[in-house]
Amino acid sequence: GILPARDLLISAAERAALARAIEGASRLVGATAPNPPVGCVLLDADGAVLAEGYHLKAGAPHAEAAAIAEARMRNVEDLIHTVVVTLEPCNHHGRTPPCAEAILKTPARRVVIAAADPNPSVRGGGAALLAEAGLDIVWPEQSRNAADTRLALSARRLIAPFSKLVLTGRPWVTLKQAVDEGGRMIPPPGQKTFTSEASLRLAHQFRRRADAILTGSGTVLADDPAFTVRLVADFPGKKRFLVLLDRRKRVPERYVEEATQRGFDVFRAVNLDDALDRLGAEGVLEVLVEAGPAITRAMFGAGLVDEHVLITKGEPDRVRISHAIPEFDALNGAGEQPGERQ
Ligand code: AOF
Ligand code: ZN
Repeated sequence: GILPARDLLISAAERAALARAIEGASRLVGATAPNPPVGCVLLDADGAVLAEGYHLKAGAPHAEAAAIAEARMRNVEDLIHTVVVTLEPCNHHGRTPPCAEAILKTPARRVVIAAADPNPSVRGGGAALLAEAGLDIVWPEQSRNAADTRLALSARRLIAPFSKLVLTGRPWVTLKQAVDEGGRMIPPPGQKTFTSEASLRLAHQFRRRADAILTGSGTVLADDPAFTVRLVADFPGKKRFLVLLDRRKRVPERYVEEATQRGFDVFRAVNLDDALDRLGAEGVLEVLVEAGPAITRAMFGAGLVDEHVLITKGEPDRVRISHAIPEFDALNGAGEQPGERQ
């Protein structure tokens, strides 16, 4: 669990470091599945930045390890005083050694942790290990400063898909829907219906971060959608799943072959539960639903949507993003969308 706060006074330098770590990690949303995006900034006793590190992908060093390695390379490891990290340092041996132990090998005295690790094999353990070793553990979530609690909320949003996956075995579901000004879904709902360049770009930003796309046979037959990431940079070599709700096998084999050539791992699912269970088992953090009215209605009806991106066509188009966890709606706006650059 969450430890009692020992020193809730977060310095301006620590706050800025946390904002930087969150910003850097948010650019990696979509790159790390099944792991969460994580950022870490190391400060000296005066609050100056010594090094930063990010978890680039599963199997690569964790953010803390990457930051410590950079500090070592720069010959400033001895100056490390504060570790600012977006996610609680791990204390388990996974694909990489435990970050809590790596931190204990440095002279760090203080660790600012923006979000607890929801992973049952870590939860609270990393922070406890560091606290037992005598380090001060600071949780911005418990701060009375609104800027700190907002950063903590951003950090929780950053790992929300990971939290959902480790706690439920299912990926975070983002459903994209375009409607006309009367609120009618425009059939077919594929990318070709967007008139505005800005909306199309937004759609591709959501594809970029998705580890899977879910669609129905109707959308495929009507639109022949490619589902590739264009207009924004993709993560090089990233593999995605393409799930077809196609019980009657209406999607031609040729389409499946072409999608495979575009880099998709294609499978047909019998229903939504089956689709989400299988994606979760594959370690998919985020699935983007780009489908027609029937699947959209079914997903809402079954309470399966975590994030709803509603694009209302007009001059200009309007975009509304809402979450099943309403707290996250407060983050909508400039800061929330992962940047398209890497
Ligand atoms: C951290 N820093 O940057 C990340 C963490 O298989 P592994 O060794 O990569 O461990 C993955 C688990 O580690 C993951 O499920 C999550 O609990 C934690 N992720 N922890 O301290 C990081 N990516
Ligand atoms: Zn770690």
